[in-house]
Amino acid sequence: MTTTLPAATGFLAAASQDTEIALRPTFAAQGSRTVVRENRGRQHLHIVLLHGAAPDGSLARRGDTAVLLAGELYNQADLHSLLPDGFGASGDADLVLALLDSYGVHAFRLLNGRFAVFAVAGNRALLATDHAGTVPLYVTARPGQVTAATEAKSLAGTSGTGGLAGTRPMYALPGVCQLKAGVVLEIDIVGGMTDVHHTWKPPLGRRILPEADATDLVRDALRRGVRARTGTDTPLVVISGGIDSSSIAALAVEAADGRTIDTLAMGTERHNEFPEAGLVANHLSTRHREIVVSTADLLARLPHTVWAAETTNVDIVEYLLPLTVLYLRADETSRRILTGYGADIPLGGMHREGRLHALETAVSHDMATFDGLNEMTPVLSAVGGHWSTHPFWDREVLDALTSLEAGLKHRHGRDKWVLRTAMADFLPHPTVIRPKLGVHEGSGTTAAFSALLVDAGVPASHLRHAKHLVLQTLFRRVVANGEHPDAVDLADVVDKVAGRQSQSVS
Ligand code: AMP
Ligand code: PCX
Ligand code: MG
Repeated sequence: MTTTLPAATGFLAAASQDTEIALRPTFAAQGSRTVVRENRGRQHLHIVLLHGAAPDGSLARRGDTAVLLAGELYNQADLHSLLPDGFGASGDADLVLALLDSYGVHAFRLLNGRFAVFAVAGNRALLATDHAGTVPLYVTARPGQVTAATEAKSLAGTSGTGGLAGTRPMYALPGVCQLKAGVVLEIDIVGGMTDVHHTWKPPLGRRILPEADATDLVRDALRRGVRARTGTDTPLVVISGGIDSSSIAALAVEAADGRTIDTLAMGTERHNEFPEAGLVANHLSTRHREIVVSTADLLARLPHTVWAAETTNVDIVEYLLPLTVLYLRADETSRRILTGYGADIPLGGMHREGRLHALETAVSHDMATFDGLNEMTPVLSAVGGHWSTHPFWDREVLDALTSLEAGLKHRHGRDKWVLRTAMADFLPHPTVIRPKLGVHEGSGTTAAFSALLVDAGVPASHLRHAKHLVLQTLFRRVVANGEHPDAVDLADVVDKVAGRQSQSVS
């Protein structure tokens, strides 16, 4: 199958003055590796690119500027319209390089994409995340050298002064900082001085629109977001049968222009949403598959989830664990995967609460706190060799959804009213009105992780703390210490945490 995966899906890169930095690339993401080394006067550039097909489009150079981009842009046509007529079709890195010429660092304000960028312009290194930081980017820096990577584990052991503006420190990785979402960090490679530019913030204002205008706005934005992500090969949509993923599947069918698309649903022997997902697949005439995972196999991937997502947040790991298993069990060949993940954040879908002020409080809180959770990291699907993308977090879709006044999100007694109504003609009625069930609930993940700890002797009152301790231990081992997750004995980790917990109770 021809694939339309991005030119590069990850990288480890260093720019240094006078001495070349030895890199120790460690990636959870699968992919081929290409090493690029360049000496430019006293400056050394050393890059390890992670890629599926040809990596050419991910690295662009002109004069004393080089741009490295992992991921992809979704508004290329608009961006091309800003450039002189002669600028032909080329890779996303070329596009960013050309825009840097005209707009300087402000070029990053123009981009709608899922990317991390490392660029060198003269003595300056530029590091940039997309509007929502969906491709995590980590950095260590000290005078004379800047090292950046799309996986923090690749920076373990590199030395940096830490405390960089526009970043946050990483747990268990001294000196390693994670760039914030929607940020360009400029670092003087020689002197180490930094400058931060913000390229996006979640909208705080709210729009009041007639019902039909709001539903048209959401449908049109989401349609464009899905179309930009569909690619020329057969897309695969992971569906739970809920309104979010079903909407993406319906719009992917439309964008695929007569090609049959693939859908995939996952469940455990105890919990699944197969009937609901099957209803949607049948309605949309997709090539549909179900994957059944045992609860034991699900839990066994906890180390892999922490390894891929590089987070110790309990809620997030419970959302991502079933998806990790799904991605590991999806096709043998690399696929472009579309997911409905993220819709509930701007729409307040996780909050079963009708009062508008409470809904708005929840939306504002979630939009102010998503950064750094890594819930949309491409590494999660890349452990299975795939590229995932989240249309609900397209910059324009996210702006539209977030900024609608809460009464359009909860209306006529329905949660996510504006999305449900926008998609009513595309999906079976039971799907349109189906109540929300989170993936951690629908797959029984939260319950299974709790049972694992309770069975090991953790008192119910200490469950949450114990889960966090398990994740911290896993993080130290598979991220900070570079152990492979297959080598981690989860039962042993759980027993040690449970032992400490029961001691602290007695
Ligand atoms: P949720 O919003 O909780 O349903 O989950 C987030 C996203 O993960 C969904 O929009 C789907 O794309 C995907 N997903 C959730 N549950 C499943 C499942 N059982 N099988 C396949 N994909 C799923
Ligand atoms: N989700 C949500 C997102 C989880 C909430 N994240 C946050 N507040 N930063 C979604 O798909 O929108 C589920 C399972 O639902 C994950
Ligand atoms: Mg959802």
